[in-house]
Amino acid sequence: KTCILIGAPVDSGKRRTGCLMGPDAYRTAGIIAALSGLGLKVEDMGNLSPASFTPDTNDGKLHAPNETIAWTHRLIRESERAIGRGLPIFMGGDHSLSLGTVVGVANHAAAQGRPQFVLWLDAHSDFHTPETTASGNLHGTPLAYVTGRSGFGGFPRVDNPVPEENICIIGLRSVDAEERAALEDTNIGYHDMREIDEQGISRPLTAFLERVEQANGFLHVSLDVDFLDPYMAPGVGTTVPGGITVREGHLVMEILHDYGLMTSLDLVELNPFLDERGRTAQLMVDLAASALGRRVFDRPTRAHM
Ligand code: DIR
Ligand code: MN
Ligand code: MN
Ligand code: MN
Repeated sequence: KTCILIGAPVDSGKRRTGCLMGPDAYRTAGIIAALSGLGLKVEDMGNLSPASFTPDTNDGKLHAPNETIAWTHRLIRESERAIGRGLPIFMGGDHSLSLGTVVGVANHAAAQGRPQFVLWLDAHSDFHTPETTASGNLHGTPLAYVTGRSGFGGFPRVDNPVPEENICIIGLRSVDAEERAALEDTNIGYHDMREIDEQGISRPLTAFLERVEQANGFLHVSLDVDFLDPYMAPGVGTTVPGGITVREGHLVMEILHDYGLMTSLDLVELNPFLDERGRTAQLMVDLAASALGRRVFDRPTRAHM
């Protein structure tokens, strides 16, 4: 299968800028060589731009809704296309890009008569709607959007909402009061850091992957940099201490590869402006390589950066 790299320099989903540099940081960190070194075909589609939009004013509660809506239109189209030809890897860009990527792949799954599943690897649940968000930052809303919650007036219609029970969130340690109340009312599976500390990360993951396999589902994986502990992954605007270790992160990816079910991947929230000498970009590239078959004992030796 061909890996289709799609640069999505979305930077409108929150106020702190810098995620627009993400796609080029992944290229600089060697994502193409890492994946082709695994024997995979790799196509780099370059960087996308949003559909045209009316410049945002700063008067509303929401930050940059027009720009994010324009990106959503573009990304729905591009992900519908790409998933028909290979395994799209969306190089973000902030997490608002998933409003588009998930809806696009879910449309494709529906057209094939197969269910869409989503694995959300994040410190946050991203289950706000434009009505409940306290920050006004749309990167906190993609899971609410793709499950078809109301409150997204002006956004593209979600034709094939992802069923709540097909979603699994792992890594939670920062959930706002309103999204928590909403989340607890759903059938979304969510696993916080305490559960991972006590039970290990493989348990909720394999239970979920077994369900994807039984259902012959498509599996979209959305990897937010802040899933990882900031000690090893400082290049993100919303660090939360007490996160996933390097090995836990790789284990998730290695298990994903063992099951062979992943059909699309987002790499989101990398902010190279906040990174230390590219180490977060490098770690994200290494995690992507693990998800696509690099084994724990054949990680490359690297000269000191
Ligand atoms: C916060 C941050 N819950 C918000 N969300 C982030 O703005 O709604 N998600 N960083 O990954
Ligand atoms: Mn997120
Ligand atoms: Mn997050
Ligand atoms: Mn099985």
